[in-house]
Amino acid sequence: MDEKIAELQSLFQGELDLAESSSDLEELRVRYFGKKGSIQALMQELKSVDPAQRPEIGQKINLAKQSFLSEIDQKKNFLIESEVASQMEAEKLDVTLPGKKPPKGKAHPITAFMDRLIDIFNSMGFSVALGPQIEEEHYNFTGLNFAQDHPARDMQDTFWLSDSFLLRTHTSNVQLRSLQNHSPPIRMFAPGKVYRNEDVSVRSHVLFHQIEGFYVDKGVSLADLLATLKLFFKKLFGDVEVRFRPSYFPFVEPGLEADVTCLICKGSGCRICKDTGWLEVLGAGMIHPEVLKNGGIDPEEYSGYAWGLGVERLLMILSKVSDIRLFLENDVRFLRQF
Ligand code: FA5
Repeated sequence: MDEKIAELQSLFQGELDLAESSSDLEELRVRYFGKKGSIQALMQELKSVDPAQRPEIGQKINLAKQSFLSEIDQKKNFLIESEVASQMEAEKLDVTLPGKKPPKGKAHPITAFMDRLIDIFNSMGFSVALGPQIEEEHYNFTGLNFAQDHPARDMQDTFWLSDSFLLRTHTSNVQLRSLQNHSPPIRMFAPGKVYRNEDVSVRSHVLFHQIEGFYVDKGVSLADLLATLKLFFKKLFGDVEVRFRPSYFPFVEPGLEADVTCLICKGSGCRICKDTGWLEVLGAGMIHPEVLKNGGIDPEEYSGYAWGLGVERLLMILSKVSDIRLFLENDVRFLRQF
């Protein structure tokens, strides 16, 4: 038996030296200490040893067993340490390498342009007014002098939410709300989103932005309106040709529209300006006496003007964008150009 134990010890040493990973070691442990392992086989043989020698041999087997287990443990610790060390070496980070710069975000072109327009109107003495996009029918139509069955209601195709609520079709709702909430002199502008249930084309969308402007005081005249709009166009474009032509809106009298030379085709005609060389950018006029009354203001004492401009149309002309849909598609190749 002594020989067998010595043989097993040298066999174990050889196999232990060959083990290269913690899984090799586990296999080794099972080979020696499993139910059919070499130690178990020795224990079986112990039964046939002379009973007088059995305690001594049994102790030797136990000692071998303990030394095997402790050697397996030692090697296991050593292997785990070196496995961790090589993993750390492989995953080492060089913190001195230059970082990757994430692309810088910026405001959407419409937001940035709105900010520019807001600065211009602030510089002209107007202050910001805000109003709801989900609006009562009254502030979008009836209070603005659209008669119940007047065909003018069809001028702006509407997204109705219920019998009495809608998505505002223009920013003129804020005009009426502001007249109700302030006393003259009132000099304000209302930027924001508006919604129209109409066909989308290169120059028209169902969602776009307007800026409403209005001034109410004693003695405000059409000449004041024209001078204000001309100053605005000069501040925005520098030199640009603008033409005013009479138009109809139920909430102004008289009413007019302003066209700017189409800078996309330089006035020679294109699909954006429908081959006219001009692009309509705003509606305006003297606030109708009925609207002043609905706003709680005496039309005998006060008069006022108002305009509503299309933000996308102005930016299209300035930046030579030939399709309004690009502003809503948010393709970064387009957005990066601003
Ligand atoms: C109005 O919305 C009036 N509320 C403007 C107004 C205010 C008149 C105060 C008088 C006094 P209109 O529907 O024409 O008017 O729209 C005004 C501007 O919005 C147009 O000149 C145009 O520049 C822009 N616009 C109108 N419809 C669209 C559309 N579908 N897509 C993009 N821009 C549009």
